[in-house]
Order: sequence, then C-alpha cells, then structure tokens
Amino acid sequence: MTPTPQPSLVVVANRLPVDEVVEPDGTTSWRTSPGGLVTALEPVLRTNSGAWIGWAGGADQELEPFDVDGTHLVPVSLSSDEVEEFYEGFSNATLWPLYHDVVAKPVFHREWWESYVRVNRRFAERAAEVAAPGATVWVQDYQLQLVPQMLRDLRPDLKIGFYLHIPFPPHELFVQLPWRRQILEGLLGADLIGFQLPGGAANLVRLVRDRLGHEVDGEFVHLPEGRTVRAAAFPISIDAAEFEAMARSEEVEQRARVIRERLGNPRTVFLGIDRLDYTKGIHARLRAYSELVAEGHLDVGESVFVQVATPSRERVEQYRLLRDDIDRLVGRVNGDLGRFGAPAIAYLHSSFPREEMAALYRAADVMVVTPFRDGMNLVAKEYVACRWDENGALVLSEFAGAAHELRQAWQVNPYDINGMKVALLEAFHASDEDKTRRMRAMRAQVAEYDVAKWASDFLSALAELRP
Ligand code: GDG
Repeated sequence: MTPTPQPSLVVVANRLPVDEVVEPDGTTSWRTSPGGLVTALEPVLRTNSGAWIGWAGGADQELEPFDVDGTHLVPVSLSSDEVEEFYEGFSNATLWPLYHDVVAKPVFHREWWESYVRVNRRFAERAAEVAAPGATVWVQDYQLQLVPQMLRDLRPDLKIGFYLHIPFPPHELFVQLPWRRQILEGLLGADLIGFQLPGGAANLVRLVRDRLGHEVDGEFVHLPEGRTVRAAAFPISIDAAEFEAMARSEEVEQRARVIRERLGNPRTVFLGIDRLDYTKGIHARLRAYSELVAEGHLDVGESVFVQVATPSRERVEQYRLLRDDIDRLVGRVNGDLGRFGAPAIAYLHSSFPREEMAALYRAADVMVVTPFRDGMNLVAKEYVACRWDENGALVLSEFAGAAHELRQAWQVNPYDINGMKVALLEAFHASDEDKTRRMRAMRAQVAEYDVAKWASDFLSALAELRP
C-alpha cells in the first residue's frame, strides 16, 4: 500500500478509472482507462494530492489502495449479489430508464433498493475515512445519489459536490420512483449539484419545493437547518486538443484511408458510434437510412452506413433484447438491399482503441447521432474535434444535451423517421461551403469549452459556496 498524505480532493465514482490487464506471463496489472473524466481530473488530483474512490469492476475482489500514473486509487468491493442488485438492477434497470424519459420500462424491486442503500453507504464510509479535514469530495453520477447526505452525516466538515452525467427527469416521471424522497434527500447532502443542462437543475429544484416543501430561490434551495444548496448546469465536454492531435497524426490519416478502401471506396460514408443502448436510437436511425436506400435516394456501393455498437450491460435483459432487434434489422436490410461486397450497413458489435475511433471519425462524411434522450453525448463532440479540415456533417438529435451547444448541426427529432430521412439527405447533399461554415462554428465551441474547463468551472463554483 502506498502511503499518501490525506487528500484534500476526493473523487467518488462507481468505477475506478483503471482496467485490469493480464500480461503474457499471466500476472495482472492496472492501466488507466482512457476517458475524458480521468484526463480532466488527473492534473487536479495530482496538485491536490487527491484520491479516487471506486469499484475495480470485478465481483468479490478485496483490494488494498494503490497508485496508477500518479493517481491514488481506493477500491470499494462489491459482492456478486451487489453487482446484480445495485449495479445491473437498481442503477441500470431502474434509474437509467427512468431518467431517460422511460424509453424502456423501469423495473422496481425492493431488494435492489436495499442493495443500492447498502452500497452507497459503503462508498460514503470509505470517503469519510480517506478525506482530509475540510477536504472537497466530488461524487459522480446516478449510481451514488445517496452518498452526499450519508457523507455529510459522517463528516460535516467536508465540502461536497455531486455531478449527474445523465438527464434529471421531470417531476411527472421522477415521482414514479417509490424511493423518490430518499433520493432527493440524498442529493441535498451536497453543497453544489451539477447537471448537464439547466433543465435538469430546474427539475430538481421544482421537485424539492413541491415534494419536500423547502424554500427555493432560482438555483438555490434553503434547507430548514440553515444550509443552502445550489443546483446548476455544467455541460461536460472532451479533451478536444488531444482528439484533434490524434486525428492529425499520419497513422490515423493512413488508417482512415484504409478503412475507406476496405469499404470499397464509397463516395459517402455515414457513421454511428454508440454503446449498444436503447436510449441511443440506433434502430430508428438505421431504419431511416435503409428506407432512403430502398427508395433509391441513396445507392449501395456509393454510400454505406457504418454502425459501431460497443457491447454494454450485456447481463441486463433489455440490452439483450435490443441486441437481437438490431441484429435482425441489419440482417434484413443487408439481405434485401445489399450486393456482394457492398452491404447497405456495415455493422460491428465490438469496441476499439481510441486511435481507431479517431480514424473512423476521419473516414466519415456524415456522422449520425440520434439518441431519444442523452445527458450530453460525447461522440458528437469527438467527431467535431477530429474534423480539423472543417469538413464533414453532423446529424444530431435535439434530445442530446450536446444539441444545446452544437446548434449548427442538422438537428433531428429521432421519433420522426421522415424528418430524419430529410436531414440525412440534406447533410448528404450539402455543399462544402455550408459544411465548413457549420463545422467551423461547432469547432470553436468544442475547443473553448473542453473538459478541463468543465472540471474547473464546477470546482470553482463549489469553492465559492459556504466560505
Ligand atoms: C454518459 C451519458 C454523457 C464508445 N465506444 C468506444 C469508445 N467509446 C467512447 C466514446 C465516448 C464515450 O465512450 C461514450 O460517451 P457518450 O457521451 O457518447 O455516452 P455514454 O457512455 O452514455 O455516457 C452521456 C457522458 O456520460 C459523459 O457525461 O455525455 O450523455 O449517457 O467518449 O468515444 N471508446 C473506445 N472504444 C470504443 O469502442 N476507446
């Protein structure tokens, strides 16, 4: 175990930012998992001799704290029952669909809730043990909404922030939750609650006023005990400079050319990249595209739709059903419309290294991002960051948080198949001048509000509260 001075900044997230890798000789080690959150927080954690508390990803793993690339990691263990009830159950089959407009039906189980409470308490206790006196603790996301209040009860000296990466639902949906009051009270343990969009913050404030009867004033909630909580929007972003640098490298450019060659050098490559999740609108977008091909607006061989679906939550039933639906649709479309060596849809169910993602973004003429509901959607921002040539078109759902910033995209309602078909064709036929004008504006936005700015905006807003 590495001795560490007591950290003055502690990040608490469901997952530790590392993956276990097995070396050829059978020994295992840890590697930082690539991702915006880690990149953004690593420098802040380093200067504050910070720590990160989270689950290492396996069941029944008892691990001592360890350091990876200068970040001090404190593992929290989950039993296999807890993986099933807290993680796959309450987090991903209750909260996830409920917070995403009930796109799928949320499942309510009392045992799952009990597991959620138990695991949240474990995270809170770990944070209470680790944090220095007066430290700042930043709790992340929907799996840990009870942690702020549990932690405040244990350590009233701490400054506590909470950030929700997914949408926060309107009153009408949230109140379905049998444990709605406990969740609201859990969140209010924080001094600052951050959301992707102002609408999420407004939903929370309204719920707190109507359901708990607290006095509210704009972004502020005044609690009976005299404490004030702020709820506000801090839209997350990516490390835009890093993506652009990757996209400018000779290896990535070369790989993008190879990808297009392997696809048969079509005139136009459409691209979708998503975790295989029912919120992402994959099925509806592939239907819109395939109708355009069937009706003769697009020609197989000249155009191809590349859909990458990264495996996700494969033990949750709704995700298994979705996979079957997509498999069936792609099979039918290619069977009906494809030719030898020229499918209408090139579908890959797998995940790739980041360089390959950048090469795909470079190879794509039209990027299609059509979630039914999405907190932000970083894929849309990554595409923009990679288009240093100021070319390429983005078709973007108006229900992704990113639509509030990427206003120059071709925006669509993913429930409107005909509307999506029109937008896909417009993006396909757009002039270079039109694409450049739009891309330039979107690139300026993504370059300025990057993930480092997101983290520093949140942490300075937190520091300003309760001097
Ligand atoms: C949640 C919210 C919010 C995907 N496939 C591969 C891969 N990825 C990377 C993408 C991107 C990330 O995963 C996905 O982020 P998104 O934002 O698109 O979506 P969620 O996973 O649902 O994220 C979302 C986000 O949290 C942050 O707050 O924006 O709304 O739902 O970075 O590039 N990366 C690699 N290989 C893959 O195959 N290396």
